[in-house]
Amino acid sequence: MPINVTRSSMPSMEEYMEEIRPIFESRFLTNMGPVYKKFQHQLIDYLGTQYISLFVNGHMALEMAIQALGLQVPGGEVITTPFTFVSTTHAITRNGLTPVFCDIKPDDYTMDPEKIEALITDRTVAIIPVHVYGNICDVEAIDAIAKKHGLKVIYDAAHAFGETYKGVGIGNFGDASMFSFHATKVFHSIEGGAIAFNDAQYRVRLHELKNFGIHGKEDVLAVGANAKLDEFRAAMGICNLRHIDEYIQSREEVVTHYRERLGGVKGIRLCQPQEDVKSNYAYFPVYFAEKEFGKSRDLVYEDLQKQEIFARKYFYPAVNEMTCYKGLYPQNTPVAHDVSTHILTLPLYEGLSREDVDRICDVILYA
Ligand code: T4K
Repeated sequence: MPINVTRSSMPSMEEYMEEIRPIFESRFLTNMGPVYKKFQHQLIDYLGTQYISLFVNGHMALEMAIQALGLQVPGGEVITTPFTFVSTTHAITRNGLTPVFCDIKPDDYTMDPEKIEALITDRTVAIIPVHVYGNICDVEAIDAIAKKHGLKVIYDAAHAFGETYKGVGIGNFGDASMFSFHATKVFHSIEGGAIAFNDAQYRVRLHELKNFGIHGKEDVLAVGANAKLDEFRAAMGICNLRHIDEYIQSREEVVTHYRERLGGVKGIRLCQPQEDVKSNYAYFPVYFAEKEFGKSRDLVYEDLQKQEIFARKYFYPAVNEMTCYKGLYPQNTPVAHDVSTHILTLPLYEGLSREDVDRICDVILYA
């Protein structure tokens, strides 16, 4: 059996059928119906923020958070990381803003707060860091810099569902956080996403932006779009939320076994558990130092592929080296370049067996 980098967690078919039965009966399929609202309230409880606005996917949620926070200033710059899925940068540029790439830390691959202030200009409007792989950014340092300079912070928390820092839900940092509920995530609603925030002023604005700007029954206040989460996806979210703690526990067991097999191997670098962070075990990134390990990242990738094990080069190339952005913005982010050319994310999902982890590690270590 091929092993992919991930596999969607699923409730039983019966459980999902039970959840969608009322949708069939009411024929109320979308436009923020009762299942959407139930899901929204459950998420507020689980994530521990005051407000949650649900979207058709994480990307549209991020685009609209930028709009809701009023960041579309002509000539505006946003400090962000090049070590992420391309969606983060697209959300900035598709809003007419300029990404300014800040390098990352070599240990957890999140934005290096020590490099932020040198990038701030009178055009800077915001910072958009990413909790990449579920590794939590230095939220205290970043939020302090933003406060000092009067900047907004939107965290791309696509990978960080359910995580906490010092016991506080991760969606409580910055002005807003975006969670992705894509099928490949720890928690999913097939497609879906959310903005978590604590400031009531964004509530109506986000609601309008995802529903064509419609305000009340007879007026349109904003130039919105359509990015609503429908009832069937909300129902999948409700089912998965019921099992999220089991999913995360199973992933933790997989990660523990990977660590037993790969920890301490010369030339292999693993991310260390972060202090004060409750992890969701979203990804298992491994840095291969070719000289010490004896094999390059690309060679390991190919060896695995020959055995139908599909690890992924998340996130290669760094975003500022992708064809669509190359040449437009500086590429002076050496740590991001180095990490993106040496990293592989290994298969990790709920239910991945110990035997499969052993098989993967045997290929890495002995092929
Ligand atoms: N910001 C960050 C930091 C992100 O990582 C993402 C998304 C976003 C923003 C945007 O959020 P969304 O708009 O997507 O909600 C995947 C996902 O499509 C994407 O959601 C994710 N990040 C990115 C890191 O990975 P691909 O192109 O690598 O996925 P794909 O189709 O190759 O699938 C990977 C593996 O997952 C497959 O080999 C098998 C498994 N799989 C896939 C699908 C589609 C399943 O088990 N079930 C499925 O339904 O992008």
